[in-house]
Amino acid sequence: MHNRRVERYRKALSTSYHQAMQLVGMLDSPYVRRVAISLRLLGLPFAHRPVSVFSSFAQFQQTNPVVKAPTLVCDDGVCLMDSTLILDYAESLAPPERSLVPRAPAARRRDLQLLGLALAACEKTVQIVYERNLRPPEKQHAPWLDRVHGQLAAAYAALETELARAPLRADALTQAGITTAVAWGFT
Ligand SMILES: N[C@@H](CCC(=O)N[C@@H](CS)C(=O)NCC(=O)O)C(=O)O
Repeated sequence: MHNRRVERYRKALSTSYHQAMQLVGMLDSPYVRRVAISLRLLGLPFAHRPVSVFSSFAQFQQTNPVVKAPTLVCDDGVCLMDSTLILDYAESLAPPERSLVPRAPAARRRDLQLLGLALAACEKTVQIVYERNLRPPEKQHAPWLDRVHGQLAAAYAALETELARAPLRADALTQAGITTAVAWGFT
């Protein structure tokens, strides 16, 4: 089992794999950014293709017809999408000592709790951006925007309460820390 994992990691580090594994999407997306940072920290080489889901829709479609960023094109051409699912796969390639996911149930649960809040903050911010930038002003729906703003504020309030109660450790970065920092920078 251990040997197979080491073999997968070696393969991931090899030049051909490096050239093949591609992360598609712009780094201004919090989802693309959290994957890019995590791949780096996991020690998994990849090529970044900064293709926009908006200004380069047709080009993105050629890689992934669903046009979702991030998309990870694996060495054999299989496309994965959704940052959390991509990171799940990336974790399986990396050696356990580089993992960004706590193993012990209590630490894992806390990481997932913070991660849920940070991802909700990203999602609510994206919804606000779409409502403001993709709809003509006369079609923007104020009650919807108010609702989303409220949810965004609730996510950050809970995140701040949790982090004040028990700050994250700077010397042991996990997925919750990465995604919280990315969310904060994005909002
Ligand atoms: N839950 C997804 C969200 C990804 C997402 O919404 N990405 C945006 C860019 S920030 C996107 O692809 N937007 C284009 C669209 O949904 O049509 C993830 O974690 O990857």
